[in-house]
Amino acid sequence: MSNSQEAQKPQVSKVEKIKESSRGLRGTLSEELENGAPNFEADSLQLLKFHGIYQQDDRDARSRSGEGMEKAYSMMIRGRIPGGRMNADQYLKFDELADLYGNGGLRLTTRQSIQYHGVLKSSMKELIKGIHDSMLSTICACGDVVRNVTQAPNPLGDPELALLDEPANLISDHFAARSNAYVEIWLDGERVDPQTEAEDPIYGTNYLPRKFKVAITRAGDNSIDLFTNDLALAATFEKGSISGYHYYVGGGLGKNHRNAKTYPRLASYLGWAPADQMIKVCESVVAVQKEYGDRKDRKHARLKYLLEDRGLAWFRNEVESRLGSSLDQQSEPSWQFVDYLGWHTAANGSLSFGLHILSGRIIDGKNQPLKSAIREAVEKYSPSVQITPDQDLVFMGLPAEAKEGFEAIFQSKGLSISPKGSVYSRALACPALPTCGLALAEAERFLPDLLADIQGSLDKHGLTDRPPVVRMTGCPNGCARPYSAELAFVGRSAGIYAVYVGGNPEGTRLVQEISDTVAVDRLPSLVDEMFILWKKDGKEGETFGDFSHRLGLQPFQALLAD
Ligand code: SRM
Ligand code: SF4
Repeated sequence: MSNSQEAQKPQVSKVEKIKESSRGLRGTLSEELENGAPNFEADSLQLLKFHGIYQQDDRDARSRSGEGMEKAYSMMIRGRIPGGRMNADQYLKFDELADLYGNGGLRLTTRQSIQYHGVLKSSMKELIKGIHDSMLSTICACGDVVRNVTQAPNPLGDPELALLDEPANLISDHFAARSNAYVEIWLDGERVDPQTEAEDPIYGTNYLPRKFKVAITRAGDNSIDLFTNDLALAATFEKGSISGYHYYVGGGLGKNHRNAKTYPRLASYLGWAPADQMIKVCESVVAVQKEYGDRKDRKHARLKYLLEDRGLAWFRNEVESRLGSSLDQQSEPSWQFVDYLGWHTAANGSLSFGLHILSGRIIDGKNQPLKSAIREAVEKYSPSVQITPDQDLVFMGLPAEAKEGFEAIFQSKGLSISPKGSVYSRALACPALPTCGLALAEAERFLPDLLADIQGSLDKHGLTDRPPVVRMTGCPNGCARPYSAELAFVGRSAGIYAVYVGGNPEGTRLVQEISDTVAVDRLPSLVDEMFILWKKDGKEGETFGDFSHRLGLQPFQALLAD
């Protein structure tokens, strides 16, 4: 290429160049897997994500070992599990792999997946092969592609919700990268010459500008936090079949504390189209983002910024011209959060049980053998399970007479199967320290203390029956969806948090920031003072989110004034 041609090429970020030259996501991953080092090279870290892997290091060990010491590297590996649905054998396989190749625990995620932490480079292949043997995968669980498709949980065996399994699987399969790299690198499959391999029909060689998140639900059921997704589908039904979908686009939560050009955004209503156009609509939305999304600045590359910059009308027009038809502008559904914890009788008479798992962490803790208990219950009753977007686990298809025996498994191990208090059941925290390389402060490890204080304040002020949705993250990226909570804490630096109020339990409104410099020790008393205001000035039955939204920020900021 001549110098002038080189100069005319549009400027793109470094990650774009890595994707383009990766030979279909292969890079040097195979070679590096064999080189005996505990870690991968910098460029390979970007490609690993497309295979569902992040390289991490133990951040507690970083401070113990000090400057200049080798980091304690290990990998985080994330499954691609559409709708978080697994049969008993699949769950048991995931459980077993955690002991064999991970740190012994499973971490349920806010996108209905499972993460392994602490996997050594030398164990990665065996773990991924094990996942493959269970008919699941890690392909495209991360990276600039359509990631794990989330889906409304269906603990009651509702026939309409069950109809969502098929489109969720279809979207997941259709938007998985087609490269043979995964099979070659992790499964020792036959090698294909990347030069002769057909180009990926959806992603080409540069994939998408950024991660892309898709969710599917029934119109009205917002147990998936629909508005936080790049693309969300809300099914409508007629005579027991899916008649079509409402489409929402451009949701996303990540922001940076110091960059006002980054912000959380709730998805906008795009329109409705009949069911038979579903894949074509999804392809069109993805294609517009692929063509126009920002490839220079990764902090401005999510679909939400394209929507803000060009406008919804422009975006709709681009989608419709690819689709060759117009999307119907219908009235939008009203949204509710649907609770699935505890015992329920399903449509077919079997039982389901929604088990609350704080921060989705399934481990055998000291005197708290949660992982063993779940394993025993799954071995004994062979239920199918579904991970929820709130990091919980629903067991389905339990025989009607199983209730006592199921509960006894947990009781015999000293475990309670009910949330510790009213605020616990919908509380979320991201992993943050010590595994997350981006964490600025604690989240999951601090959540139990924080919730104990919040529950104490609720109980003290007679507000136990109106617990707010509380979420905490270790940085502003928003992995535990803090900006659609009622009360949220977002790490700013060690021991310092931004505090947000004003979302709603239905997840249809964004929070607002009270302050971004609240010391961790001040959080319990601040919450207590906010609840005193709520108790005094709140309307009958008013939620904390609605109250704080109505009141505005000033009275809360005044609490921090001195
Ligand atoms: Fe996330 C990056 C964990 C859901 C927004 N997220 C990360 C990484 C991989 C850190 C990194 O890049 O090095 C975290 C790994 C931590 C660890 O040690 O395991 C991480 N994100 C998680 C999980 C495990 C949180 C959880 O508590 O469950 C969730 C995994 C979901 C899954 O199974 O796929 C998770 N992340 C989310 C969500 C919520 C959602 O999608 O429903 C969001 C906000 C929605 C959104 O995408 O806008 C989210 N994660 C981010 C971002 C900010 C993206 C942005 O647009 O700015 C990053 C950083 C990035 O991409 O640069 C990030
Ligand atoms: Fe890490 Fe930040 Fe996501 Fe928490 S919110 S997991 S600290 S990237």
